[in-house]
Amino acid sequence: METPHTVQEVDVLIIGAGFAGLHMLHNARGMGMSARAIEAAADVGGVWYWNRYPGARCDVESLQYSFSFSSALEQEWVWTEKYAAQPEILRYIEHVADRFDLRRDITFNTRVTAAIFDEKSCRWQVTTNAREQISARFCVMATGALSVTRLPDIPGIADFSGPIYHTGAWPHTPVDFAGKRVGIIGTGSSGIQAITAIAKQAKELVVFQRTANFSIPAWNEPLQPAVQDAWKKIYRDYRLRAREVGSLYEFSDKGAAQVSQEERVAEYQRRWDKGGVNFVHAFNDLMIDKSANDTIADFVRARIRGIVKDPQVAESLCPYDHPLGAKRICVDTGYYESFNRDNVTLVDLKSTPITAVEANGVSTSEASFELDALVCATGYDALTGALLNIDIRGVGGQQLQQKWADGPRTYLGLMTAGFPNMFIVTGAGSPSVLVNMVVGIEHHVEWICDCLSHLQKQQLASIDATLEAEDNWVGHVNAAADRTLLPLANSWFIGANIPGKPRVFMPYVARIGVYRKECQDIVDKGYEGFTFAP
Ligand code: FAD
Ligand code: N01
Repeated sequence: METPHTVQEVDVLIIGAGFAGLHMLHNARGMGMSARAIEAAADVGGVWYWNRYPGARCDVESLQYSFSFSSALEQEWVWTEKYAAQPEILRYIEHVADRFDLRRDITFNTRVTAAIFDEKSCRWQVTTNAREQISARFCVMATGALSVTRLPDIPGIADFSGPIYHTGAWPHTPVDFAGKRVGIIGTGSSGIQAITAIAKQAKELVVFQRTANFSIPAWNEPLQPAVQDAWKKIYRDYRLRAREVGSLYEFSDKGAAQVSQEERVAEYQRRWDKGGVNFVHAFNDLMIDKSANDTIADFVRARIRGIVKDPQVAESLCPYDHPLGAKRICVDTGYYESFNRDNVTLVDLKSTPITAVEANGVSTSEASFELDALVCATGYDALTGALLNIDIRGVGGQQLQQKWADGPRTYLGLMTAGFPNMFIVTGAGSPSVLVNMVVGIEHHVEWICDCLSHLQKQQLASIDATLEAEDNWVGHVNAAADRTLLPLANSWFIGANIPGKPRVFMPYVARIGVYRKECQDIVDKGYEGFTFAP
């Protein structure tokens, strides 16, 4: 092994410079600790740096999908759309980096390859692909739940002669689809956004759909200054509420069967007309009772049939294989309408699978499609991928890859036993991807910083989770998922999108407020389930 060029010592080493890494860096500095972040990308932004595909935007309203830690920041930033598009979100994150002067402690274009815990010094020895070594007391993994892209392993794909794009690694120079025949594989949130946008640019768009998905209209629109001003007047109140519920939806206290069929449909229609994820909160049992879920799924299937003119195409677009919301719900701006365009063709891979990718296109069991470019909206090795890409070794040289061979194991999603002083932001075992992620990130960063401050005050060298507490937490997370319909879908929540990945429901199905209280109770009981070294 070559010796590293340089060795630097810091209190806190942060991996990643998306929302999570930037917030952690800002707070660690605020505590007077020396901190540094390492980021594989050339600049800040995380997901919003990488996902430059046409149509990329958030599906939590911009006013809520933003940091709450600085009142000045939230007052000065002006959002232009109800759901901001990627360039605007990236500008916001860049503004955060500038405003708090964060870039000076971030090393870009550099990937962390290994993090080894040295028991003698009680420090993490972190190595990068630039052969730099950093010795850190604390390691914060802000590596992202959706940062490791996955290309489909379709035979022959490497032979395709045109460009192949992944939505999560989109080029920085404009991609011009005008006059081009484009194929797109994948109809998750990314595919649904990209299809809607590319359909308006390309000469032909062929959509290769393996599994139909539920999508709700966003009814995105310019954010009126009056709406924004009113919101900003009572931002604190909204933010406090968001700390309990994640996003400020209209939560119902009624079950779907408690109202008549007419009232139920009227409620679904009212929420459909308002748009967004609020739709899935129409009744309080939609995610726990299959017959309740069937009523909302039927409603959406009826809407699809109403929008899409060709009945056969409409039927192919109707999802039947999973309860609505068991895969992450998609939010769109004219997705189903795209299939009424003459230049868009839907290929249902369930009935006509891809048989080959050749230099000039894609063949299915029924037809051949000549294509100039291929877009893969095929998703991510979610939640665990970025961590397991790093050679992480804890006490006794235990490898994280080994420890998590049958699925991730964490305590509160924040730490994993045997890896002292290593914290994970929005990891498996926390509500993570199931809530407004900026709210989740802020909670984690605050919890970690409170913990660091506790260690400082008590003059403790390290914190670690106990195996017993971790086992109980994993059981608690599994039980929470099993009370819902979520494990019924072959989703990336459960690792189903990666062949060979252990089938374990990874995020913790709980309201952020419930989880927040659980985390706080543990702190109040003297960090129950954690051990400390003096
Ligand atoms: P990321 O933004 O993923 O940042 C992690 C960073 O770590 C990346 O830049 C990566 O390059 C870096 N990194 C990883 N491994 C290494 C390594 N070994 N060495 C160096 N650097 C490394 N969530 C919502 O709540 N609402 C939304 O509307 C929403 N929209 C989304 C839209 C898209 C297209 C996608 C993909 C996700 C969306 N999400 C949304 C989820 C999103 O993941 C979070 O909202 C949030 O941006 C995550 O921030 P993060 O900092 O935790 O991770
Ligand atoms: O990825 P996905 P994504 N052959 O895994 C298909 C967030 N996000 O990037 O379902 C054919 O959901 C796969 O098919 P199937 C959000 O959290 C948010 O779209 O496995 N098809 C599926 O259709 C989201 O959930 C926004 O049968 C193949 C698709 O590819 C998460 O990121 C926008 C295939 C992958 O869907 C991930 O979304 C974008 C193959 N070999 C992303 N392999 C917002 O709007 C895969 N597929 C906020």
